[in-house]
Amino acid sequence: MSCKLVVLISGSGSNLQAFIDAIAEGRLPNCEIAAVISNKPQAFGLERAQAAGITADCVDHRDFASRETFDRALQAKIDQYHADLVILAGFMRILTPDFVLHFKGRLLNIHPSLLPKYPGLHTHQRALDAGDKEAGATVHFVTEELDGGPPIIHAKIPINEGDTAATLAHNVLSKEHTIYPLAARWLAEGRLKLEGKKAVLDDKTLPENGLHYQED
Ligand code: NHR
Ligand code: GAR
Repeated sequence: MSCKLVVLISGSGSNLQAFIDAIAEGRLPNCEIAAVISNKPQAFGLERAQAAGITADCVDHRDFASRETFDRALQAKIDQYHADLVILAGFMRILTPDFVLHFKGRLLNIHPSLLPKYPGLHTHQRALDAGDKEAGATVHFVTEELDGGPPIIHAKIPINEGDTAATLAHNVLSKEHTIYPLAARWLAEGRLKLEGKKAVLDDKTLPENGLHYQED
């Protein structure tokens, strides 16, 4: 039985591409992307979806008077595709509690920081301003609390002299492309669960910051 993913994007969609590639290479067994939905009609990720033969759709937040009405329309659209998992991949709209509750335990995000550091926006500049020695990305379950749901896995990169927000973003993205399909695979396989406020993999509660991804 196939696990249907719906991927939500707002921009370039390089994480979406990582999912497309992972499926093509057999690293996400029994998964298919049922649709890609953007809140921005111009998002380049919609073109990536089309190029891969995947349904590309848009729910433009500017067509709605409130977050609640936008989220209701988005939820209905996702349900139309019978999504088992919903993947936020550079999706830039904060979601309402009703939406999050509806997809509870099957809604993942990747955030470009080592959570719980720097929830919200402009993470790389904030890491630089703080004089941090490392940056990274974290895959987490989405809960009502913005970037506050339990972490599943993170990967780190060193911050070197001369790094800018742009160089960090570039280096962190390549880690994102590895860890995000991995976490989605565990969820699709039924090995990963949200239990209360904890992420549980193979019946073991994951560490506060999630697993540490180590390349070998
Ligand atoms: N929604 C909930 N309820 N919980 C989370 O953890 C969420 C979420 C929605 C998106 C992604 C998140 C990130 O990884 C995410 C996590 C957007 C903003 C934001 O401030 C912040 C964090 C994230 C996504 N968005 C502005 C807003 O008013 C709009 C910014 C823009 O359009 O450029 O929604 O970083
Ligand atoms: C990624 O770095 C992702 O972690 C971040 O945006 C980038 C999207 O890249 N997400 C957020 O900042 C969510 N607020 P992509 O469109 O190429 O996947």
